[in-house]
Amino acid sequence: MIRVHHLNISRSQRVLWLLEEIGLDYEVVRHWRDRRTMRAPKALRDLHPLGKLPLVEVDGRVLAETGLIIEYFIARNAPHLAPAPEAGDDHWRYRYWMHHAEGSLMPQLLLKLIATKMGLLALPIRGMVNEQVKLHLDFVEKEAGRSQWLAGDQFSAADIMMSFPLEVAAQRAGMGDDYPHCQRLLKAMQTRPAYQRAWARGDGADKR
Ligand SMILES: N[C@@H](CCC(=O)N[C@@H](CS)C(=O)NCC(=O)O)C(=O)O
Repeated sequence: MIRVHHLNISRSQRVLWLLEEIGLDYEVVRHWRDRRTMRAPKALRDLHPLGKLPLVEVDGRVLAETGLIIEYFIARNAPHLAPAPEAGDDHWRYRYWMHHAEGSLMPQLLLKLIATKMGLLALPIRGMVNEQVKLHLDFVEKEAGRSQWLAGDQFSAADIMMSFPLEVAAQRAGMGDDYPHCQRLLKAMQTRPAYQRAWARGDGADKR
């Protein structure tokens, strides 16, 4: 059995979505953030030294890092969710977005969230942070306008990977109607039946 450790309001929603797209059976183990610190329970460090989610128990392994977890299931069960090397440009775009999500866009958005929380203390860096967020989002907007999905006209796991930063950008970093391609993409993601099933098993099932 695949066991997904899920944290409320977090990146782990993407793993549920991937497994729903593939149609695999899995168990959800729910964990909640501390309401004050927003940290995951420390006990998760027994499972992985960083104790950050998502974590997946599968085939006798504990997998960490959303990108790796997605690559694992693509290789094991769902090559159709990644454009093959023969797809040329789409293949490299796929790989690019797989890295960009956590390697470039999320750090900028996290900086913005922290700067917002710091209020006046962050005044000296606010301009720089906003300029970088805009630079990144303008780029995603331009790329999203090139095709139906981020790695071409076929839906791929790169769209799943990019869904979390785009949701954060829309909810907390001011990505509004001035980003029509990003908004269209987000809507296309969120209306997929597998996305909605994943939501119902993840944060949508949170009765706390
Ligand atoms: N790059 C990692 C980031 C993991 C991560 O930071 N997860 C957050 C949830 S979105 C977390 O566990 N936060 C709670 C904590 O740091 O205690 C991934 O994509 O899996």
